[in-house]
Amino acid sequence: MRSSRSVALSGVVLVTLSLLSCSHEAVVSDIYYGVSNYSFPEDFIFGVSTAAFQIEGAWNEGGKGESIWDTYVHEHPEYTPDKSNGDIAADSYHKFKEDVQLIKALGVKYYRLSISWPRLLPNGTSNNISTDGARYYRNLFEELLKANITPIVTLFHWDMPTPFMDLGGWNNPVIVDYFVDYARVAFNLYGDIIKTWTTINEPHQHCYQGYGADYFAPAIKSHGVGEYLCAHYLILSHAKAYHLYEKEFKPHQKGKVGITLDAFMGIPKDPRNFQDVLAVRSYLQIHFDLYAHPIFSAEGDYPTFVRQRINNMSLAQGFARSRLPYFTAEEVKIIRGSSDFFGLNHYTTYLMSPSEMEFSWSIPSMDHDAQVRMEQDPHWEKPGTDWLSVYPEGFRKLLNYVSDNYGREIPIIVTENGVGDKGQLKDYDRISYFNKYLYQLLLAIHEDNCNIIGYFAWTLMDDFEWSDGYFRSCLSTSVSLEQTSFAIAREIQKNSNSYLVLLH
Ligand code: BGP
Repeated sequence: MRSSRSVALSGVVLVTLSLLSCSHEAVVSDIYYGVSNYSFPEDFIFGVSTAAFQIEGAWNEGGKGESIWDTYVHEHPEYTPDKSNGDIAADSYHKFKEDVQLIKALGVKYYRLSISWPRLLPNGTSNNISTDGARYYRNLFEELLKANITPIVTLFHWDMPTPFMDLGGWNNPVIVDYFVDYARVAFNLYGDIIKTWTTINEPHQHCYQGYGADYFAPAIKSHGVGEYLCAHYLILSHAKAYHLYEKEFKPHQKGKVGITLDAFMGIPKDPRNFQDVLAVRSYLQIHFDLYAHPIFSAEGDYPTFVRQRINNMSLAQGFARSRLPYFTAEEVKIIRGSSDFFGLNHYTTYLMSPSEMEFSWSIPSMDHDAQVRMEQDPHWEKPGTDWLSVYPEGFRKLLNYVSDNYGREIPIIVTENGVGDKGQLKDYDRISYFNKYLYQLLLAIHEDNCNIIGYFAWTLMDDFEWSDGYFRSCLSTSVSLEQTSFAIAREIQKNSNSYLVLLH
């Protein structure tokens, strides 16, 4: 899945968001989808998201160390279709004040961004803190606060310091302590002004694409083994960082710490076919609950279904033990309940049915363990990337899935939602996407009683979209492709201002 990735949000959609956030009385005005009478709660959090590697650039400035993404795309320029890298990206390292002005102009009051671990700790370890790196984030956070924008900070959005990768990255248990050391540095440096932290962004995408497959750095391609080890130590790292904060920082800093998980929603290909219903369950349990259950369920640990399925598969495949590692009883305890909110990223939905084997799977692999065939209805709109079809009802179903399985007490913050494009500057499809998805979110709040407290659009600006690079198929020819991201991102921002008019 996600064979091609490119999601960006230009100004026009943020106009939609800002209209919504400016007035809590505002209703979702959906020019394509009808109008809702529901409004957002008064204190609802509206924001925009980015990630350090995707926008900062300045890959070797200010003493920054290399991240796995620097190393990988430098060594394999053919990895992205436009042979690009994150060296300059949107140049936010130098232009962060402009970014703050952009956010301010949009009228949203929250900004979700991440710290680059190797910018702060060039070798990854806490014995060497970069003064320039530390100053950069301090200046950025202060600039945001001056503009009355609250930063929500992610510690790990996929850019692991390369020296740790040389030790096996998340597959090596020693990473847990090093991650906690990094978290301590960040809490110490910024905890006076940062009150909401997320430890890790989308562990599932990171482990599945980067450790199981080779679609993302570090491109290990250890199907069926690597992604479970990665998941295991990521979950543990998250929980230990959470408890560090609880114990040493929360009493005086009084902030919150959570994690962001991602999910595609599934619906049965044929709703009358019970096997298809079971396929959806299998998919969600293996790809989503694997992460959510240990942290958010009352009993903790991996879901029983997942444990049994992977144990049985491993046994049948002749492995000496389960490919899914075990948490100790003590670990189960510290992981359970280790999140003050449920960060959720969602983009699209798939039709699901059972399958024993598909052409693109390996044995073993997470896909083979789940045994689910995924496809999208050709009638669903597909405005940009080929993996992302518009099925807004899936968003409401997912919000209900989280609420039904993990309770309505835990507040949900949608930390990413959005749609890519083909480079077109007219953002009708994107406006439509946002309106439809926000409408479903309103239904989930008002009709289903889901406890959703915030929504962040992906993304503030065009950025380095991982293995898609800066690929845009029909960019304005006035922008030289040579200049890739930076020029494009800011050019598009300018162009999309014209749609402001259109929305009024
Ligand atoms: C999420 C990541 C983001 C961003 C987004 C858009 O999975 O957390 O960093 O990349 O997806 O993805 P894509 O470019 O594949 O559309």
